[in-house]
Amino acid sequence: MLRFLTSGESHGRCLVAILEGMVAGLEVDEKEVNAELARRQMGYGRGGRMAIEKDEAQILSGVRFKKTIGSPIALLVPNKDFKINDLPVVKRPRPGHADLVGAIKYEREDVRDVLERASARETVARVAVGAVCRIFLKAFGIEVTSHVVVIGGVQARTEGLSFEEVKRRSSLSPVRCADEDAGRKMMRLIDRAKQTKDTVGGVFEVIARGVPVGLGSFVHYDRRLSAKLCAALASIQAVKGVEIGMGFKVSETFGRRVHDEIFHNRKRGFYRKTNNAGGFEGGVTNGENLVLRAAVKPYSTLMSPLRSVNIDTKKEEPAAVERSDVTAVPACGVIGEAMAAFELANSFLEKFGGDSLKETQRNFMGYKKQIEKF
Ligand code: EPS
Repeated sequence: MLRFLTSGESHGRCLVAILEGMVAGLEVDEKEVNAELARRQMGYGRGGRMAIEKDEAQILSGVRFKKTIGSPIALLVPNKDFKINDLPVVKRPRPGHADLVGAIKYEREDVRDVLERASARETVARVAVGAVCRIFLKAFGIEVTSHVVVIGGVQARTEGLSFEEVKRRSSLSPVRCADEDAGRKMMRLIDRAKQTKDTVGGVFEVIARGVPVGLGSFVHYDRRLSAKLCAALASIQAVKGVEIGMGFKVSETFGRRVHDEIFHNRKRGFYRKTNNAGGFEGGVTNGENLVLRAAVKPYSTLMSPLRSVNIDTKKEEPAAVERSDVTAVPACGVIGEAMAAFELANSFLEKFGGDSLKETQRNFMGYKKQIEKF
């Protein structure tokens, strides 16, 4: 079983992650981890913090001579903007943020104690973990990408684009949108939100390709990989909805327009010509690309603050204003990839097992032979 923990506050000394259960013998290069961290920092609409930070991971343990050794992998990313003990006290919780519920729950007099950990900066640690998982998945031909499909109601048109095209086009776009025209409109909308001291949300899509048939299981609720991936995406700060494949649109039409017909030829084996199921049937991967989308609410720090209540005086006051992003949906896509990579790697190891990369590879090859014969 693969598992991880993260630790660290937004303006604390650093962010830390420990990944446990990764096979030995996997070549892990800090450069690859840092490339993912750099992708997370980008995106039109980010605030001032990203100009301060240059997130770089130090691998503290679990890797020797650039190869994993089977022990827990500890990753540390220092915060340049380290000032946790010099920050103003916060008494006016922001509607939409964890501020008020956190202060009540943990009996904090200073909302700062809550917001520092609730901050989406924690996702630095998740992306570092995800980067290691991506390296593992790549050894088995599995790749994960993402792109922004909606910002503030502006929809991208990406029907018919291949995985490769989505990856290429979104990497060239400042908003990580694979539709150039929609990308420009999204940026104009972000500019408008900034001018009006507002924030804006959107939807990102995560796609995984090369995933073999049979990850996850239908036999029990907690073994459905589709559900685990939904939970993984819903756990990202500000995510309010997740859908798989055709998603909520399945409710708008008939079964014949929803289900992906089954075909077979010698070269490809079983395959589909459509992928409304988003790569899952019975919660199990069916060999098609995995496609999941997540809706991100507009960030709750508004430069023109909403009404709130001072937690000491109980009097109405405008919510606190913190430096923040106008939007971070492009970054959320990268975080979604990391979370998906972790869940996929976990599920892969659950099915194929192994303590070393070679052992997992042998087990996987045996399964491949088995399904070729089916
Ligand atoms: C973030 C760092 C934060 C915010 C944002 C994401 O930095 P700071 O609070 O210093 O500006 O930019 O955090 C939030 C959106 C949030 O809700 O707290 C990052 O590294 O991604």
